[in-house]
Amino acid sequence: MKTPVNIAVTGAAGQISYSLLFRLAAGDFLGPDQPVNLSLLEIPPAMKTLSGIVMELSDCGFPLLRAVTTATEPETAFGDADYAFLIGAKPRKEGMLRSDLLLQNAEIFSSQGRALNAAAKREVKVLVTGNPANTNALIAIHNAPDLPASNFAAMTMLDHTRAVSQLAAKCAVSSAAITNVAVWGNHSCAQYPDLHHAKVNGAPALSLVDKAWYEEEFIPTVQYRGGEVIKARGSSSAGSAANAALQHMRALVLGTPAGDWASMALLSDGSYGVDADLVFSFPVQVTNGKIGVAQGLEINEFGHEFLLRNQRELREEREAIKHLL
Ligand code: NAX
Repeated sequence: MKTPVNIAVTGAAGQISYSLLFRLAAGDFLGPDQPVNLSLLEIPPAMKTLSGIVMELSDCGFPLLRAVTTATEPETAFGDADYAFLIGAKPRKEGMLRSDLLLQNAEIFSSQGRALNAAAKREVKVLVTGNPANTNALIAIHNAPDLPASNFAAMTMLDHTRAVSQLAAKCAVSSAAITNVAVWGNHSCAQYPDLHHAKVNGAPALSLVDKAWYEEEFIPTVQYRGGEVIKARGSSSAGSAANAALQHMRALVLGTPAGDWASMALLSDGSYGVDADLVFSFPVQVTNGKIGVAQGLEINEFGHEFLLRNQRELREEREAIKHLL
């Protein structure tokens, strides 16, 4: 048996974590021979709920689950973390402006960035899921100056799996037949789900579906899927978000399949003309643990407009929280 890995999860009493924790403990992340320690961060009012979840984790008798600890202090929760799932965030309440949401969450991610910087392993992999995820990740990166920025990402993998699934359904194939879908930009309705490079069983996707479906159905369906789930379920995506978080982290550990990529929001290195100090979703390849934006893809006028729109939106978000950078 391997040495246990330390996995920190914030917002551990929330609904995404309620799906994620049991899968982490069952071995869905790193496989059946990798024991895990879970370190769960919550705010004080949620600790009672969290204690019930800890009981449930124990009741499962997961052979791989070595230890479960809880904390209300980020530095305690992130001590020696190998992986950190930053899920906890304040929800948008009625009457709250987007700028208020940005500011309240910005405080959380600056303090968690500092705590990761102080306490986590230097190679810790950090995935920011809590919204507004891209800008929260930017804040965490700036507040963790001793950790490589490439250790951090914001989650656009759910947008990616939504796009893959919509295309697979349209072409009546398994999602395994789909490769090279890309989601660019912000995890918001401005995002650009791009099929220009996508393949279905190796054939160009846009040769199999018509342009009107792509532009008028596919793109808005992926962009607004989160809202549709809320309308139907009464609360936001949880099981699918937990699954996407696992897929993102698995891609970091196992690598992306040869020739394919995952969508991840990373600190831009200027690729495709995107401002260097924005966390922007790109098609990303991971090879032998090295993470990089897939290069050399042609972006047409249609796509370029989307990229610019996302850049504008992310610049505005950055402007609202610039005092925390
Ligand atoms: P919940 O409201 O169910 O859970 C959030 C949990 O975070 C609560 O238990 C709360 O007590 C905790 N929390 C709040 N502040 C905290 C802090 N400072 N430290 C630790 N924990 C704290 O939300 P849930 O449905 O689990 O969603 C979590 C976040 O994911 C939200 O911001 C949501 O908008 C975002 N999402 C992001 C997605 C993505 O693709 N990037 C998709 C799903 C989801 O919408």
